[in-house]
Amino acid sequence: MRSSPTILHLDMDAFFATVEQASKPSLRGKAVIVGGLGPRGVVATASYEARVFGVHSAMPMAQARRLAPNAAYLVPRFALYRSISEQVMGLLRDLSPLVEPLSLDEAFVDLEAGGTAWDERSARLAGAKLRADIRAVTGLTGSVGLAASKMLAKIASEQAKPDGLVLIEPGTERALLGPLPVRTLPGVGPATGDHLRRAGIHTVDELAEAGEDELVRLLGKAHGHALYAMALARDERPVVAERETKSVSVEDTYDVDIHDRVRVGAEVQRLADRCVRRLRGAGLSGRTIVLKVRRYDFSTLTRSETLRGPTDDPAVIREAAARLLESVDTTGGVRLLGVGVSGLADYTQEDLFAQAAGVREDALGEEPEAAPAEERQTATERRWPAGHDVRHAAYGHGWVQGSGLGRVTVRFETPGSEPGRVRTFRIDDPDLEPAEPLPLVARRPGASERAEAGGAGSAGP
Ligand code: TTP
Ligand code: MG
Ligand code: MG
Repeated sequence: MRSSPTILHLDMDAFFATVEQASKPSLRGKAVIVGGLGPRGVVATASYEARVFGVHSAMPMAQARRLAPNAAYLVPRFALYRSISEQVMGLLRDLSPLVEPLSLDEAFVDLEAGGTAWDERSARLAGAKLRADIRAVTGLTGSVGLAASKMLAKIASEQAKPDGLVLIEPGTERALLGPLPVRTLPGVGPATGDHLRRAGIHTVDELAEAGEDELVRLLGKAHGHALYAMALARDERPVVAERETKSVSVEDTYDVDIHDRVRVGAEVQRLADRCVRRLRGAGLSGRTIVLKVRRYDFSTLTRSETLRGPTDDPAVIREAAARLLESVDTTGGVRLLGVGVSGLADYTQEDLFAQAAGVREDALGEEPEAAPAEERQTATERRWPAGHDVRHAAYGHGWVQGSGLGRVTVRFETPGSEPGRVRTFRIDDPDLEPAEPLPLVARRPGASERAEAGGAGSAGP
């Protein structure tokens, strides 16, 4: 392990919710909940003001409404979040060529490789400057962790939240890790966490005390060995800009074509388990599950499904593979089967979207059209999803605060304005039309024309 805390981990604070607050002045300092608003909807994230009421990611929206009835409830705007993510990643790439994004709002940066920092002092300065730059460019706050390894940098940024910076001094790692729950360590997802708990292992200290042999016995060779090293704060994983491993997959060719549908299903389950073992062995998890089928006539097809977050849970991967198999015609016989996982990450996020079988992107309701019929909305009403931007011929730019009963309520404000006023219109008012999001931070004079024209898609660095 390196001797200086020059690995940086950045994670944006309540990312989707903070973007919405930056874009809507009246919501700053308020409880904001972003997610699917339909009956099966789930919370994507909650602002820190809303977390006080116990609302958190992956909670059913109905429960959130009970806990925080007065919060603002908004539908996610992925294109906007993606464009802001690109701005943030651009700032990270100014620090080093070695930037490893983990999700839209999160990345590792090797500051030493970029010549940006070489000791504690320079690392702390780089981290503080990054936070200031992110605020200046995007108007948002992000938390920074600095340490001598990826594992500890990520733990540090978690401790820094919200809107902070924590640096873990080399030499203090083990004392800091010891009392933390095992789930803190990378590669310990819900399944592994349960398994360890049943063996009486709750904290990192208890993991270290259990010893390597016991962990190998409990979790298998690769996983047990890797986890023991992590428990001793030994983490040599480098920050990698481009992941060399793009996917992990296993496949089998059969001497005799398989005709029996039940047998095909059983083979797919077996391959899914084998794929998970390989995934865990490499300390990885992934978001996209791929099924490959070669039929008797050598026609080969692949089917894939992308989950909300990375997983290494055998039950989740088995279920996804089984679902994919349902859409494949295997009459005539199967010559080869394969199961793979791509979209890899180092960490298993406890992502309940991924855990809950069948509840995928659609639960977030990105497309208002996806709203189930039970909502009893007319086609016209669905043009006004809560939180989306609109423009009125007379009143200018605003956002939809709510709609129903043939009316839509709009708050007229922009990222740079004072909190604005609310007006109500008929949903078919010809003066009202959907609009692109405005940039969150006003551009410097001279760039203003671009800023005026710039929507989510064109908001460049
Ligand atoms: P996170 O970084 O996990 O959470 P966060 O940024 O909202 O809050 P924190 O300050 O604790 O980092 O996730 C980033 C975004 O990803 C989040 O704003 C919304 C989305 N997301 C989901 O859609 N579903 C989930 O289950 C999680 C965890 C996140
Ligand atoms: Mg975050
Ligand atoms: Mg994150």
